[in-house]
Amino acid sequence: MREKLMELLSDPSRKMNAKELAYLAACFREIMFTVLHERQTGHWGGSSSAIELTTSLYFNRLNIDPKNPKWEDRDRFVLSKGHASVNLYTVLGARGYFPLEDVHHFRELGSYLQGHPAMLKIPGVDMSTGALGHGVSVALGMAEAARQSGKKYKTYVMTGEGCLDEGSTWEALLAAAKYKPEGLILMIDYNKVQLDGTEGQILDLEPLRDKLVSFGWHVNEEKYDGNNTEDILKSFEWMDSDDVWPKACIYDTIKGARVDFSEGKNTWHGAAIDDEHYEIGIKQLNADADKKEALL
Ligand SMILES: Cc1ncc(C[n+]2csc(CCOP(=O)(O)OP(=O)(O)O)c2C)c(N)n1
Repeated sequence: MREKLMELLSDPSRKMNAKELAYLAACFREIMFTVLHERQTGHWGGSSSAIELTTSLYFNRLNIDPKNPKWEDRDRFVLSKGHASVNLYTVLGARGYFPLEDVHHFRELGSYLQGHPAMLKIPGVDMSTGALGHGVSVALGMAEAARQSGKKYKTYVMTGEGCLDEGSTWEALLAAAKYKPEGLILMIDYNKVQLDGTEGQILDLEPLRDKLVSFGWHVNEEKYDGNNTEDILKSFEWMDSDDVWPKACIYDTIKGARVDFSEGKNTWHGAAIDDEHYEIGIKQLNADADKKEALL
């Protein structure tokens, strides 16, 4: 592991700034790419697109205590796009829920870190996910539970376009606008590419912002680049800028980001990373992490 990364992770509860978050995310990309190559399985594209988002949540935003993963007042996070599990496991391991090295046992027979997140087995996982389309309903339930029990925690749910193509999501969006629980935040990793084609080819969501607004959600007007940690921190300020609920934040991201042959390609949604592509990709990821390290 890089020395600088070890230094930052020696105090993972410190609120990291944008440059530190960008560096952490770049290091996590190296780890994810390596694990997926080692294990010859898993989902690179959507894990890479969302790594700045999850890193910023866990290292700047969420009110959590990894030593007490079931703390009742903790903020909740639901990764509705559960196929991006290697992303969540890397961030949870780095944040201190379990040893980060365990991520190298991703999807091994008998490992607790299986292909999709399992809440009964993995410390820090608030909801088991993998079947697309359930996250928003579950998060609504969590946020409603907070409202009814007078708790102040926030509930964040992350979807890609796949979840938004599921009818159940839109029922949950309608219901959320009816109950308006405080602290419910939908984060959309809008990389515009799915498993076997682009979002436009599979089921077009545009105009997405207008649709969410018409369903009664408070949605960001400013555009945010979800692979840019300064933009993500701005989006967090926007979340805190008023008391209108529920909120949805659309982030423009790049599927398979930072490895040129995978950027924007559905073919790298869940393909095993062979040796030849690993050698090319890891060089680019090392260079990106070096660049971010130099900026610290
Ligand atoms: C209900 C359901 N149908 C199909 C799948 C198979 N599947 C896994 S990922 C995926 C595409 C997801 O696209 P998106 O949400 O855009 O993912 P991202 O690009 O963010 O990885 C599909 C169809 C599934 N997991 N669940």
